[in-house]
Amino acid sequence: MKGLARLLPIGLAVLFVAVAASPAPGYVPNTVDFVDGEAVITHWSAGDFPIPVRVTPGLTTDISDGSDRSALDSALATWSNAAGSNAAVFVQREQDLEAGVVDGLNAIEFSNDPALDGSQFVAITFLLTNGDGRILEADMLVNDREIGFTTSAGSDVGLDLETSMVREFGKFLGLASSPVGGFESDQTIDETSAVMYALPRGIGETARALRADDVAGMRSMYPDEGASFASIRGTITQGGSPVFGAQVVAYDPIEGVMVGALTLPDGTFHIDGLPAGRYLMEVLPLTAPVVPARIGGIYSGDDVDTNFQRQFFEVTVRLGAGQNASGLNLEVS
Ligand SMILES: [Ca+2]
Ligand SMILES: [Ca+2]
Repeated sequence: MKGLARLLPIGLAVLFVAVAASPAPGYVPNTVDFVDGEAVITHWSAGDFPIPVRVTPGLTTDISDGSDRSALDSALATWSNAAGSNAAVFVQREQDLEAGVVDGLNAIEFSNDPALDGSQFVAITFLLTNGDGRILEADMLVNDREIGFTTSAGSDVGLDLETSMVREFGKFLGLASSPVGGFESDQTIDETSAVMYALPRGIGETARALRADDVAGMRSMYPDEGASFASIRGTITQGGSPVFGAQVVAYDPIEGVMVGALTLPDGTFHIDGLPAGRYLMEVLPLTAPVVPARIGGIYSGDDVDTNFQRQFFEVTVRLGAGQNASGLNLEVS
């Protein structure tokens, strides 16, 4: 917790609070700022993969049978194996390092520091970037002090470590929280919700495998050379004016693929990394439970447009592999 140079915290995964809501759409690259009017996206360079990390020896003090290390390795393999993306992360070795210290090493620190008493976050990822948004170093502080972890799926006495690690490594790789998700009537998070869904899974809930929205995020940011995926691009307007921060979702009901994106200030959206399919389009405002502040980056301000109705469009976009639909302009009211 102490250190000389500190890295910028980009994600604070607070404990899940259930709120009734319907599923909402998109993966969101972790936009950090505007430079010359362009949104700069936080990203690793393709040559950085596979990215080595060093993790606290023995990981969490909650688990002593070694299954915590297996859970971490499995979480990293989940991202590394995302089809169509070359992103990859691996544990180089176990080593005592402090998260948030600029030392050229990517540290995953499981901390039992008393300074964490009373804190509610599960993990915080710190990213050091240059002016182009390229990630130079990433550290993760895992709150072992206040959070009880388990590796038994469905256990009601702790958070599933693998689920927590999969989600936090999405942030490590440059993704922000996604609005694609929602709740079942019993207020557990719907199974189809993105791993990166803005409201993290709670005790007894697991999400160890990536959903279509998460995979599309990796394909969009770190495409495999030669991979051929489809994309849908266009503009959302209201009364002829661009809508900023609208959630646009492409949904293939046959394949069960749901991938979304948020519009930029000029109303444009890019939904990339799609598999071939027939997509229906939906546009909805960034409102509770996934309010703009939960997404962060350029969407954290009060200039996001939320004053319009959720709308389905009778537009079916048929795409083969490698096909792109552009100029899809949808007007909301
Ligand atoms: Ca470091
Ligand atoms: Ca603990």
